[in-house]
Amino acid sequence: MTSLLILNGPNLNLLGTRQPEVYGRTTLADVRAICEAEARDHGMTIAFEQSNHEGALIDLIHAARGTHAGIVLNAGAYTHTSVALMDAISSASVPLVEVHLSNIHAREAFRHRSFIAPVALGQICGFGATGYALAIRALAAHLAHEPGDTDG
Ligand code: DHK
Repeated sequence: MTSLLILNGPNLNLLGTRQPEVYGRTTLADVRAICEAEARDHGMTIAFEQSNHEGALIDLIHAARGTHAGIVLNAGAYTHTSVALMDAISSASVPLVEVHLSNIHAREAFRHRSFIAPVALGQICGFGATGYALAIRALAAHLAHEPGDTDG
């Protein structure tokens, strides 16, 4: 069965209690359940991971090659800083959708820039946990139409 990696970066382990006015009350366990249900609807399985460490996220992206057909990535604050994550995504050549719970373009200027966006199929932000389900749906459609195409 097709497998997707759902990867969450720094501070997302605190979802539900962290700045609920920005990120909502949904916990990371809730996000996982949403992802599992959406993947099941598309006949896919998921691996769900979170790390506060840039290198650990890079290792998981490298390991996705040959293991997972696609990646949903919320890189948290590394989105705005990490050339290393961008390079890892380019190197792994696994189709990836970038997700953010909040609308990063409606927030501070430093959040408007994403190092992930240029190497992603697309970006979904501002819809809370629903964005993860939308990203899985987008990957399912991408894989159905262009299973060997990793650059959109
Ligand atoms: C999560 C974070 O931790 C922030 O650093 C990003 C993102 C936005 C989110 O909305 O999911 O700027």
